[in-house]
Amino acid sequence: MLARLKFLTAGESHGQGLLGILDGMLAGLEISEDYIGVQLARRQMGYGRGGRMKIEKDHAEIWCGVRHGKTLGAPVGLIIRNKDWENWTTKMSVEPVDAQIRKVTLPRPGHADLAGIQKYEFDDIRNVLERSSARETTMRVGLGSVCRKLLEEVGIEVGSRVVQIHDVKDESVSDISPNQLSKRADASPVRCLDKEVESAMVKTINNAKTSGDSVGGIFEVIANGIPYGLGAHTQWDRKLHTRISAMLMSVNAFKGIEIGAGFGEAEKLGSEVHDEIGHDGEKFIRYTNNAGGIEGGMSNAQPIVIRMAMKPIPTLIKPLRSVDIRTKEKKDAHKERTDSCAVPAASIIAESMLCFVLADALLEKFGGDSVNQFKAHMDASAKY
Ligand code: EPS
Repeated sequence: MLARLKFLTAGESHGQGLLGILDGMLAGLEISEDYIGVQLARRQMGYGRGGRMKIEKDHAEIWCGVRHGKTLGAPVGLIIRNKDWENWTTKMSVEPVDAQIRKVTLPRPGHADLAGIQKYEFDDIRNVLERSSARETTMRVGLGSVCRKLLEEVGIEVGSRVVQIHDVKDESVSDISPNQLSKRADASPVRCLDKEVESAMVKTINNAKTSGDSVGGIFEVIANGIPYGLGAHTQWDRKLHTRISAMLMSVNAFKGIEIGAGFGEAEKLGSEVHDEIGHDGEKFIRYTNNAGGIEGGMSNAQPIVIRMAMKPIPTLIKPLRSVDIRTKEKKDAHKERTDSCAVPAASIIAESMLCFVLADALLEKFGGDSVNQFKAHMDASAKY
């Protein structure tokens, strides 16, 4: 789904840490561990997280691909060490161990457990859950912030806010820039804009937590400063919305995507949906943005607006019915430390995934090997 960039993550939730490689980034991009750290800290926030976020203080070490503060055009490698590793050295040892390690044998409905053990013929669900854990998303945010830095260089902002947790909705309309939006959202424990709704969201998370349950929600991700023509109408896999959907839907627990007015468009007339075109003497303008910034698979210089639905986290303190994979006895599902709500964190992960797609589509369209060349190409041909 990426045309010029490639990225890979590796690492188990309770292993030594996470590794990440971003290949295809330009040379000459200023980047620092502190810059990446800002986004990692945002992912760790949010009301409803469990005990793990109190243990970790995620920090990405830049391992390679950067010299004297600037990228070399070589693969950028990051390492994020798990602080929790010190509590798991035997259970997660790379070398064989003599100790008897209790196997996890009660698959959790909604998690990767059952399909994973069937697929790989494991007798211990830990072999699956360690990698299927959302811990992996830490590295996506790490690498995604390198892409965010490139976007910043050319005036593109990516931000987000939570609009729904469980059945509590924030219906406030916002037309502020993505950076301002994120600033306001980051000041709220649930990343929503409306203070009254915020209290109701906190309450619904508390209720879920007290009853050993979990809640999901919906958040909005916005990018502005986008030129015309990212993506292409000419082939299915070059369409910008194809690429955005694939990348965003790859995140743990994300179950639905809406672009612009999305599902709401289905019940409206064409004349109510499509964004009429005007001209202000200098450039084309649009009176509305129901298309969410994408028409015909290409960016149309309007803000890109996406909403994602996240399901409630499947690890439950009051577990659902399951079956022991060894004995086939009816039992309650496995309990593991968990979050009652991770929607605020998920919105930051979604921002990062959008950063990958937009940086990639910009590099595809404008090309170059260094930031200077890339900017010169944009200055020469980008239309807004
Ligand atoms: C997460 C780390 C995990 C979980 C959570 C997300 O750490 P631990 O398993 O040690 O508590 O808190 O992941 C899940 C709940 C899940 O089901 O995958 C993180 O770093 O975001």
